[in-house]
Amino acid sequence: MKSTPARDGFRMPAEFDAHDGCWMLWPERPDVWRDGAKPAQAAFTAIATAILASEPVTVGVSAAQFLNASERLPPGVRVVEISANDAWVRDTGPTIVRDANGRRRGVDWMFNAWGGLDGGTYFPWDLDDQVAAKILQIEGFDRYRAPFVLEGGSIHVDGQGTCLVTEECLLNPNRNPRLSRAQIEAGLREYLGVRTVIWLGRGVALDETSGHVDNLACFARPGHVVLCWTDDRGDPQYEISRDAERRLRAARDARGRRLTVHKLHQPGPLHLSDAEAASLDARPGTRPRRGGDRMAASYVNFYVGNRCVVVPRFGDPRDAAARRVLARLFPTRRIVGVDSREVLLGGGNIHCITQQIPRAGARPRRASAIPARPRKALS
Ligand code: KQY
Repeated sequence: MKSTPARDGFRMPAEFDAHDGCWMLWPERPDVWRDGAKPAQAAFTAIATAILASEPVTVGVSAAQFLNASERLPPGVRVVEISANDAWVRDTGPTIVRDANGRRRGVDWMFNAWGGLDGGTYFPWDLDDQVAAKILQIEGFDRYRAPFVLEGGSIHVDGQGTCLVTEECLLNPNRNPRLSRAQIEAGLREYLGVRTVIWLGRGVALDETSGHVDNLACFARPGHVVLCWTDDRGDPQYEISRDAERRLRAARDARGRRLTVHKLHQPGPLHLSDAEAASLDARPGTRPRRGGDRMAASYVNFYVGNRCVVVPRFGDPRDAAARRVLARLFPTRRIVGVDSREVLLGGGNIHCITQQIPRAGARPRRASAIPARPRKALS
């Protein structure tokens, strides 16, 4: 498409709006996923299974892994062959936008592996940069190629004109060094159809994406934001989360509302073990990982499906409390915890490996009051 979504009357629906399905990609490369990616494949399978109970799931797989993935994934998952450099479809897949008639199109952002040769996580990334176009071909949606670098994990929208981002990521010179803050905001307005951009400062401490917002904060519904939190004043996350809270409390959304902030206390802190680091292949061009490295673990990196919220489980004492908070925020959905340390070892989590396809013709859900009594969270 030569135009932009906003000019054509399209905008990105919120993740908590209805979906026609969810896309994932199959993990394979042994320099990102330990032990030849087998533990990661088991985690991705568990996540796909949890989402499949709620909406159709498609998994893109290399030719080499097609049979293995087809055998391991549950029946009912659509498996299609797609070449990619890795499995982060939140960032390499399309952002689907929709118009008032419910028609859908896709935004294909430029991708540089989270920072290109200046802090990016691997080289090359040419196949990743083609993933969005391929998914849009398969889905039959027209494509807008955005003229700037952006990843789907670096934005969250409320579906009513508001977008959350971080300065650390969107203003990072390793993304769009020639664009000013005002130009980036204009790009978000054109390609997401939003009116108000709320800038948070830094993302989760030591997040290798340069601070993606999807690990730090997201909308649970219009006017309600979930924020990664810690009460530990000595933790590097403490000041980051405090600053984000201050900015959120000072902000107004696109409809002029104040935001309510819901805190999700982080787990851990969690670190990579020596054995985990040793079971990764070493490869020139790929960011090395070392035993003892702190990982950017956050419960905010969850996926909101039609009838479920699939949330990271780390085997941490805080797991259950995170599910209880989400049960209160999403009273009509099952809260499903899935062990996701293997995804975290690759540098992201459940939200980073999923991409929703909004339902055709669906209207945004109406915001409802948060009930006093939460629905029980599932482990
Ligand atoms: O935060 C995300 N959306 C993706 C994280 C990917 C990290 C790759 N090393």
